[in-house]
Amino acid sequence: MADPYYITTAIHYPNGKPHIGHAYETIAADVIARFQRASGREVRFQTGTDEHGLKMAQKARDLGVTPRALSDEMSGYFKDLFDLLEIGYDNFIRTTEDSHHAASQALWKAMEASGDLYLDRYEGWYSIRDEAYYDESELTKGEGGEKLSPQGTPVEWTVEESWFFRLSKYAEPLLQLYRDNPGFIQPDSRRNEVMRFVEGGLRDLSVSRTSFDWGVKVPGADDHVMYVWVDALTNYLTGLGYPDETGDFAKYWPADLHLIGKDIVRFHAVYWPAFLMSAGLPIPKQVFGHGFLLNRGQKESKSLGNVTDPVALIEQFGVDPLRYFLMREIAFGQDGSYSPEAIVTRANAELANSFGNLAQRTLSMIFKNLDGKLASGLPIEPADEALLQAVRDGVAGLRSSFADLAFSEGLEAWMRGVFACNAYVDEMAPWALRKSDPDRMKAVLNVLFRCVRDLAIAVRPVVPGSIDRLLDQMGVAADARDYAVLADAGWFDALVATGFVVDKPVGVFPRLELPQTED
Ligand code: ME8
Repeated sequence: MADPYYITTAIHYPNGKPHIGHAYETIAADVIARFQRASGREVRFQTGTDEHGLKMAQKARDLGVTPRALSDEMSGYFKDLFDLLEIGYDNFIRTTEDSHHAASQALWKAMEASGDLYLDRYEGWYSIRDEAYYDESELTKGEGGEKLSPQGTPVEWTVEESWFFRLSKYAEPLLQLYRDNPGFIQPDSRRNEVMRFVEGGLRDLSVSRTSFDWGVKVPGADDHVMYVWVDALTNYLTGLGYPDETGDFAKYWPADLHLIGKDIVRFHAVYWPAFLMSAGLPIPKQVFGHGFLLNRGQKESKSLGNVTDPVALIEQFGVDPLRYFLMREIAFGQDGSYSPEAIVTRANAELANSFGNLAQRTLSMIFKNLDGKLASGLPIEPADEALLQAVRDGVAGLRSSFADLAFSEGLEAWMRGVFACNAYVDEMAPWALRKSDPDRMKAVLNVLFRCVRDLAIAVRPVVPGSIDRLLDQMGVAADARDYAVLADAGWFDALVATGFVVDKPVGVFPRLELPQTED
């Protein structure tokens, strides 16, 4: 039986259309899911939309629609974007689903049964945008002297009756969890931040609201809705059928990875494990807080007028160049910048000119010079063996880095394999061998064909659509594209034995052009 692997993204607020940050996080999760599937794991990948809370209620009121209508419309845009990005999720959860209300209430009751919930009055600085209360000591000052949250959002003094969760009780167990599992919060910079925060002591958390009703009702207290983060975090359980703890839940929980942005690490690495401990449920294995994507070094915002629609980027550059760029350009875990120039430069240098050109040259030389025919049993020279080894190293480098979520490094290792192939082509000059030594030309092209297949399979989690179009042209069966086939030394002879013939190849990584500026 394959080892199960459960990965989730944050669930996105559908209070507007998706932005590039949503695309970035979901692409990264999709690459991980595809990588784990290719590595033989039985993967469940969940994403979705976080539809309750004051932020949604206020946005809907501003627009003069119901929160339900707003989330119905906007969650559709998220789904459409994820389809365009070729995101292979297994479940898209919407927190307005009945099953999610049931799961959230079940988790609530489990926390209540542990004696961790009590009714009290809450007063504090509340940020509607962050949906979070802050301590006076955490606040910063805006340009006009106004109080702001640590995220720079406005805060208001708020007083309400509220249920509280005994978070204070969990400070020590949480610190123990972090100490026992150094990989639980990654990267290390985030881990250190969280540890410092918890070491400072934890105050009980206000977990219900009475000032509005757009949320999951608190069991037995109908005038309260749950604080949106309680219900939002529960989504990871809902998608597995909780409170039914058999079936998918038994198979996939605890999650292997919650992939989220750095701004919501505290919710996932402090509140969430405390809720789970209280409910007696196992703790996820890892919370990874990725960095933020910046537009030419700046945060996108409506006031700066620099908000990019990810759909427009896909239309301009294609989905795979965008996926490749995001995974290659940015050290995963750190902030990174994007611009049309950077996307075009990276995609042209590495996908079009290096790997795409290698694949296209190899297939077209086989098509033209060998009538598309492959041959087995040709003599292998030391230079060929050295190239095959360089490709194996590149593939192994990609796989070990991807297992650690070091995508950029992994792709760099993969590029070393590609460069080795291109250097080999130049050195062997098969076009010249055509007259001088046709048998050697044949051997060289067959070696290159094998290298292209291995490199293609390795990078398939990042650029799946393009690689599938390439592998289709190489006669590689749709069910022979996972990493297990890389260990099968007999695949090439088996392909030759089928009588497969390379047809006139069609390039899969076209060169990109920068859009003309209109000035
Ligand atoms: O936080 N670059 O939803 P959200 C990279 N509903 N990632 C970014 C980003 C950027 N510029 N901007 C946002 C929420 N993100 C909650 C989550 S989970 C139980 C509830 C990331 O729509 C952000 O860090 O504001 C988060 O991981 C995700 O996008 C959704 O953000």
